[in-house]
Amino acid sequence: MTAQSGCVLALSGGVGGAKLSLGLDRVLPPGDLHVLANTGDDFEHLGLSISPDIDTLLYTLSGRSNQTLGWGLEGESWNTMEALEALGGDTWFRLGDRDIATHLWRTERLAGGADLAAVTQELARRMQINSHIHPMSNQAVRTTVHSVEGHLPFQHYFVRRQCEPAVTGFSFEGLEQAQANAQVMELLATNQFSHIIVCPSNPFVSIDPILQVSGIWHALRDSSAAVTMVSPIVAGQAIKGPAAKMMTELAVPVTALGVAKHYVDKYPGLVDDFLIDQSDATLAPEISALGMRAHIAPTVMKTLEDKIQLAQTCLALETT
Ligand code: FO1
Repeated sequence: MTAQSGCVLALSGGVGGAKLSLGLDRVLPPGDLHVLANTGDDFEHLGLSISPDIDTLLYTLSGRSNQTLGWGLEGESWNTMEALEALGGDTWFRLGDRDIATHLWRTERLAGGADLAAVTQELARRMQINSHIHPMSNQAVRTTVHSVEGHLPFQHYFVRRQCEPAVTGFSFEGLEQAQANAQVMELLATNQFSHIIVCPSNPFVSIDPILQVSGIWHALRDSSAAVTMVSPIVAGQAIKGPAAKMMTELAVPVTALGVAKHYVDKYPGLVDDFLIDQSDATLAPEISALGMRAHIAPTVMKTLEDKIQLAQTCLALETT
């Protein structure tokens, strides 16, 4: 079967995924990009419904992300956190004054009965984003990090403990009740995507939660579009975040090959094309031997031009 349209689906976690999504957003015709976002990092905090990866996508695609922090809004102020601290409140998870407006808005709309997909769509529209951002599920799926210190809710591990405890595994609470995003499943079932791109996001806590939602990875595998994955590990290091530290602790080789093996073992037949950085070129034969096409290109995204270039590389792959 051939795809009927030129729509593109990207799977994304936080910063790395948002960077490639921005490149795709800028090169594709308006409205052709659909991003399926991880919501395993979501949590309820200070009475607010927080969706960090969705918000990183919203702020990045609307050109307002905080480049220094890597999360939140640019030009942010912190008066609320300072006032909360003075009251002795919980400030380990820092919410900027303007960022709080997003959480207030989301929390109120969810409390009023709207689902997360609709709320996210409205937020994107109000932020003048042409691309479509979809939560992986409307139901709560919460990543739990298994560590040498016991089980930790994701943000407690990531922010409160600064990824310090060595990890032993992960679980995703709520998967049994979670239904895959209906709009993306419908687009997949009707072969509306010409390309499916797994962004260079953390395999364990950004992409696995998405692929574990019932039906998603089989629908991706069975779609007519090739699935291209961009390695989040370059020259033995994660560009950002704890992926490399996690791999070491899980005794997985910290290489693009280690990432490729993770996906082949867990999701056989899912990945058609695996894109590695030019600095990892020597790994290409072993990656090909796993049954995927290995491609070599510059994958480190520092500037907008890098993001656009990587987007173009991904989009060109399946036609070559
Ligand atoms: N990351 C931090 O390291 N410290 C924070 O205080 C923090 C606050 C925060 C608030 C809103 C938001 O959307 C994201 C926030 N993040 C913070 C980032 C977030 O914890 C992670 O980037 C993602 O969950 C991982 O993708």
